[in-house]
Amino acid sequence: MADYFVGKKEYFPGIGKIQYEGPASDNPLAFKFYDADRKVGGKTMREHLRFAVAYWHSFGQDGTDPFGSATHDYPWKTDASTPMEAHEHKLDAAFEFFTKLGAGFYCFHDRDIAPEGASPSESEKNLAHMVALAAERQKATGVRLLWGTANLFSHPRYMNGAATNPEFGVLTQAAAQVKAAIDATIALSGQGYVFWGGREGYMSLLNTDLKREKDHLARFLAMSRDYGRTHGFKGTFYIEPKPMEPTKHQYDFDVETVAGFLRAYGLEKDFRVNIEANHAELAGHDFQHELETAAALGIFGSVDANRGDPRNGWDTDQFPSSVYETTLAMLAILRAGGFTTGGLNFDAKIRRNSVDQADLFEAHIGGMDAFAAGLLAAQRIIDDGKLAGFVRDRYTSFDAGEGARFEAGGMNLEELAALAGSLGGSARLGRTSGKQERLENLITQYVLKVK
Ligand code: XUL
Ligand code: CO
Repeated sequence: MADYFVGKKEYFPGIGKIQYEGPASDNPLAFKFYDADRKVGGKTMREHLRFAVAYWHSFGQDGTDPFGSATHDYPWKTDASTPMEAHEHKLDAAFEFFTKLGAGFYCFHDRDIAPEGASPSESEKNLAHMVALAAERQKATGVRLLWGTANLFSHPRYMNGAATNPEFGVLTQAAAQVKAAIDATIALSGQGYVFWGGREGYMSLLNTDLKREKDHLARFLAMSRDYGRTHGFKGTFYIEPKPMEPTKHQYDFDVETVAGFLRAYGLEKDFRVNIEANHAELAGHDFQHELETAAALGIFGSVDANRGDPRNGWDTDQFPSSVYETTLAMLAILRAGGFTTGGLNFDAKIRRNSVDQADLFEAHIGGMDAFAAGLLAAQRIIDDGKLAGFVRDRYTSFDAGEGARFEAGGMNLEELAALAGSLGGSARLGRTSGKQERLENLITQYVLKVK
């Protein structure tokens, strides 16, 4: 088998297989930290990180923004004579990119890989045609589908929502898309299926029956779950939280909100969360907060790896670059037990003025290196045990005696209050340092020790 896949035409000529060259390398097209076969805590970096390329950003977004037209040249678009042919070429370009980069996974929306037809059945036929081609390329290269999803937000019919649309007819269209997208995911042995409710929210409460819309969303999710499970989908269903954009308010606001929604509708056993760093920021949270919240609630699943710009405040979808951030993220992920069906999907796009073909490679290389370095630092933190030991020691008063009885639920408020005299006497009670600065310094040390 060739080192990488090339279809009828090479779409990234002059760029070969990206190699690991180590931290001292000054080759922009080489990994400095991501050494796929290197073992970290018993697993290879490849197994830990499970990198995926996002089809929509990498082969679909052409640099268009509200102020200007496309800046990115997509040869796979311009050398085709029909929309379907353009998608076939795009698929070749995508597999060439995945294999040259050495990413083991990819993710797509139905409309990223196949053009919408004039009717739901024509759309389904288009998708099935492209799925068959993708299956061949997966088999030839070993690249796998991390998750599939349906685009229920771009078409004008979804301007008032998909599953939460006030017009029932729109829900039928959304159902046709989700059914076909789940079929596609099953056919490609996808490890997950994502629901990101882009327009499942409201622009104004003045025109919205919030309770009814949430009921509809829950019913739609339950139907989708039932369809997937009875048709052989063995992977994980994920909900991807985001607080806003494009809607003013999105119902899947953040991890805690999604968890509450799932419990309220009895869906908590069937869905996990796909946590996106930039969405966490938009919700006013740290990425680490969302990861740890999901782990604590037992619904951690997968990650959309990107970042925002702290000065901008919208979903800029930039590639991750801060090793401090990736260290804290990998620490949370490792402590949650690591990925099973999930992975790190780069839901990130190169900037409008990044117009060289190499930019797409360099962006992914940087993101993969940032997470590889973060993994090394996080494993060092775990092996060293200082941080976990410090946290454990903070709670030792609950490990035995009355504290343990409280935790076990064997105490009422009067009994707890009665202990105030014997346990509450010291003037220093509760005034033990949290040592935040020391711990922050410790993290800096771990990050700088990476090699
Ligand atoms: C949008 C977003 C989506 C989902 C998949 O902010 O993150 O691309 O990841 O629909
Ligand atoms: Co995303």
